[in-house]
Amino acid sequence: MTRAPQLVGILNVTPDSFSDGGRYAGRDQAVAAGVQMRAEGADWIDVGGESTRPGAPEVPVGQELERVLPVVEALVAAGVPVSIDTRKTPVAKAALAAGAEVVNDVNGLRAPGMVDAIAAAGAGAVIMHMRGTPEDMLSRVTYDDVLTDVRGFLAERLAVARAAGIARLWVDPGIGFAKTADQNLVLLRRLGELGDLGAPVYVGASRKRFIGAVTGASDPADRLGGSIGAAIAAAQHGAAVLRVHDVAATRQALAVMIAVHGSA
Ligand code: HH2
Repeated sequence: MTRAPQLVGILNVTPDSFSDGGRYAGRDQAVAAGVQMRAEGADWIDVGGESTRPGAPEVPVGQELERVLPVVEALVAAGVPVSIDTRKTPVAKAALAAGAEVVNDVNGLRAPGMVDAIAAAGAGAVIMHMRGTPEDMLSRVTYDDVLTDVRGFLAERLAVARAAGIARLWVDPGIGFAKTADQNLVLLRRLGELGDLGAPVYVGASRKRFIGAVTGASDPADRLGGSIGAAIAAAQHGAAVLRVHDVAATRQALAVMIAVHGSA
């Protein structure tokens, strides 16, 4: 029996994110987009102030804070559950103090002080697998076995987070982060093998490059159909949470998938 995954709506307050970069010129537009995704069925809104697309440069802490904090504060005030997408401890701390409930860290909680900051706030965390940094990760795609490598990393980081006392944890194979298109497909196909880590699996495949490689859709904005396909595949392989740009369409596709699975 397949369960409907929870949905996280992507809200990038950046000029350069690969799909929605530059879309929200001001705080009010970003907040309205978050409220809209929540109304469409998102369980959380994931607010990010630094693009992590391949080749993206690091953003200074002050600038990332200026981008995300007003949006986090306004969404929290509007009653919207928020996660903060950051690999920087000061940004995580400030967002948690402003009411964010979860830290979504593409760097697997490896920054100094990150694990303790999340534990002290009583917050949850998403642990994602990545190699290197967004700037150099495309050159770090040689694995003995990609699933085994990713699972080993997640197990190690999960143990550290649990030992520090973080109670709510998710693991994420990091689709597109130091992976080739084929490796992303392998990770989705073998997602079920992450189940024995004992933490729910979180997947971010929405509009990513491998969908372009499979379908020929070179513009991320043209990858809705492929993103829905990836969401359904991930759900059928046990994903508990999906991070998506297109909340309403994904919700609709999942409802049909669940209706079919439940009607046998
Ligand atoms: N992907 C992106 C960013 N954050 N977090 C998790 N847990 N999993 C992911 O797969 C993931 C993530 C990259 O996508 P996006 O935020 O849409 O673009 P950009 O990094 O260019 O801002």
